[in-house]
Amino acid sequence: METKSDRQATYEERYARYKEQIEKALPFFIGTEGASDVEKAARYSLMAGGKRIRPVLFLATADVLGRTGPLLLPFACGIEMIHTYSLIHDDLPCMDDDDLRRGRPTCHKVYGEGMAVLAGDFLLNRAFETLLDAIDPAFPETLKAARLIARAAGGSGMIGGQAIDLMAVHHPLSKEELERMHKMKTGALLSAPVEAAVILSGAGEDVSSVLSDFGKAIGLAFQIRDDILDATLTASELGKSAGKDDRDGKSTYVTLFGLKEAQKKLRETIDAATGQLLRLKDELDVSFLMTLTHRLMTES
Ligand code: GRG
Repeated sequence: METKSDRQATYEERYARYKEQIEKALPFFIGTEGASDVEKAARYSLMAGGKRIRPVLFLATADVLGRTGPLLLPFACGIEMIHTYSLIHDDLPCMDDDDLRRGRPTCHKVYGEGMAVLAGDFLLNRAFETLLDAIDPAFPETLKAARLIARAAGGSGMIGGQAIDLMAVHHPLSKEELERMHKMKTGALLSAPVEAAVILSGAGEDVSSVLSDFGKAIGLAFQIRDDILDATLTASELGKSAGKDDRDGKSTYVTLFGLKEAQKKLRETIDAATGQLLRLKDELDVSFLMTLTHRLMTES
């Protein structure tokens, strides 16, 4: 349950508090016992920082809905492990071929390609081990939430979107195809934390559908923003390579729509996300999610 001091905390304090919980819990769930190369490589990428926005979205949505308890952190950390595996694999030479991630050399640059493939596999398996351990037969919502996360990460979500992305190098996508790809590749794993928290909170149908639409909009906004940042920031500002989309002949919101139109689309998508939150503001404290959404427009 939220305490008075939680409600009075600034956005930054609350984000820092969620992040700290996640940073403390991740080493526990990834396991500290093994010192094999694959475990070191997995830990190198998992503990390299990152915004932790997916587990923060999960914990914040749970907070909004009054869900607390020990089952939250396994879900939050499982989601972050899946995300980190996807980054390790995405950075491989056979995929997006990147040298820099989270401000440091990518996993395969430090541990070699084979070990980076295995580190990603290790994190994905550990994520599902963590989610399975959190399933409580007396509380079927735990199974439902875990299944939702699995779907979001799989062929009709992130992996499916990545496959479309891979086929699209030097083959321009239409605007509709681009949107579909991003909803799957990036959007699915950003809306899943919101939707999983809603399931675990047992929220009613109305709240559930509003927050689900919020999650989908924030997922899309995140990708449009990523395309804009790739085109406008330097590598040191990004903590990863910049200008790669253009170099690789990739269709992005900037290459298909132009920078100005992409910025307009980001604004509209953020408005759609905040519009959903506004529908809940009389019954729930959505201020943290509201600020997080607005910051997508202004922060890199
Ligand atoms: C390899 C199966 C597989 C999937 C990869 C998500 C993804 C699919 C690739 C990442 C490509 C990319 C840069 C997409 C743009 C949006 C995005 C997911 C950015 C990285 O996420 P952040 O900004 O990163 O949350 P941090 O480091 O803060 O966690």
